[in-house]
Amino acid sequence: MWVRHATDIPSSEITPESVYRNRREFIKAAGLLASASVAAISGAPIVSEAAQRGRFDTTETVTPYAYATSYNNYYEFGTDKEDPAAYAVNFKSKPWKVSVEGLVKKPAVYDLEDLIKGFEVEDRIYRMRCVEGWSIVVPWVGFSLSELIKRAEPLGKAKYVEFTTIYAPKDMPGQRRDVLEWPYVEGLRMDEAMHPLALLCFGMYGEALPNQDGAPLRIVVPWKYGFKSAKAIVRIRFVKDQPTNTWNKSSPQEYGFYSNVNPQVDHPRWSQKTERRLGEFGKRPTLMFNGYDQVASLYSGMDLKKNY
Ligand SMILES: Nc1nc2c(c(=O)[nH]1)N[C@H]1C(S)=C(S)[C@@H](COP(=O)(O)O)O[C@H]1N2
Ligand SMILES: [Mo]
Repeated sequence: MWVRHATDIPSSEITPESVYRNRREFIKAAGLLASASVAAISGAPIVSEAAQRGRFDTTETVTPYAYATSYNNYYEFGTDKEDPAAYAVNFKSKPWKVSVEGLVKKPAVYDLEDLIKGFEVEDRIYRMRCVEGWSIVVPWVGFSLSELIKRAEPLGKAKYVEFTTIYAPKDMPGQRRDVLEWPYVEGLRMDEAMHPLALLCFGMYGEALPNQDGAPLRIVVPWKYGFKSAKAIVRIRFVKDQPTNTWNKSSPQEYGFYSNVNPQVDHPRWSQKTERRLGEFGKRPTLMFNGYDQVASLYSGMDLKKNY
C-alpha cells in the first residue's frame, strides 16, 4: 500500500489544510510517493495555511472531505449522486495498468506505480465545476499531465489526447446499463493537455483517490466542466483527429468537445451563470474558464459559443 486508503478515514472527518499537508509530509517521509516539490518539510516552522499555497492553488476554502467523497458523478456506478460512494466500495483499483499509445515515440503499458514514478508530486487546490451547477474546491494530488506527455514523446501528427476509462461491467454496475456508451471517453487538444494546469491525478486530501472520485487515476482539468475530468483511466492515446467524447456522443447539442466553463453559454436545459459550492448555502457567480484566466490564450480567435 503506497498511501493510506481514504476509506480508512471516517466520513465525518473534515480535513483542514494543515491536516492534509501534514499527511502529505508523512507520505513523503515514508517514501510512499516520489518526493514532492512542496516547499514545506516536516518539522518546518508553522506558517499560515494561505502562505503554503502554491502558484496553481486557489485561495478559496477547501470543500470538506465528506462532501467531495459522497456527492459524485460517476455513471459507471450509477446515476444518483450517492451511488458512486455506495457501489464503488469494492472496486479493485490495484493492480492497475495504463497504456500510453498511438502517435508517440515511446508507447508503453505501465503499472500505475511505474507510470508515476520519478515525477514530482504536488498538492493542487483546484476548483472543479460540474455542468449541473455544483462546484467543489479540492486539494488534488498529482502532477502536470504535460510531464507524462513529454516523456511519451508525441509525434508531430498527434493533435489530441484521448483518455479512456476502464471497461469492467462485472465490477461497475452502471456499465451493465446503456445510460452512456461504455467505456467513458474524453479528450483534450494537445495544447490544452500540455497546459500546466491540466493535472494527472491519483490522490486527494493527501490520500490515494477514493474509488468514487476515480481511483486509481484520473485527470482534473479545472477550467472545463467536470465531465472532462475522466476517472479510472486505463488508456492515454495520442491521435490525429478530435476524439469523440462520451457526453458529446450522448447529447451533442448539450455537451461539446471543449466544454470550457462559460457563464455566457447556457446549457439548453439550465443556466450556467451561477453555481452552488458543496457544503455551502446560496449561489455564487460562475466565472469564465472557472476563474482560470491563464488558459484564455489557448482559445484566442475561437468562437466559444460555437465551440461550447
Ligand atoms: N469515468 C467517468 N469519469 C467521470 C464521470 C463519469 O461518469 N465517468 N463523471 C464526470 C463528471 S460529470 C464530473 S462532475 C466529475 C465529478 O468528479 P468528482 O465526483 O470527483 O467530484 O467526474 C467526471 N468524470
Ligand atoms: Mo458533471
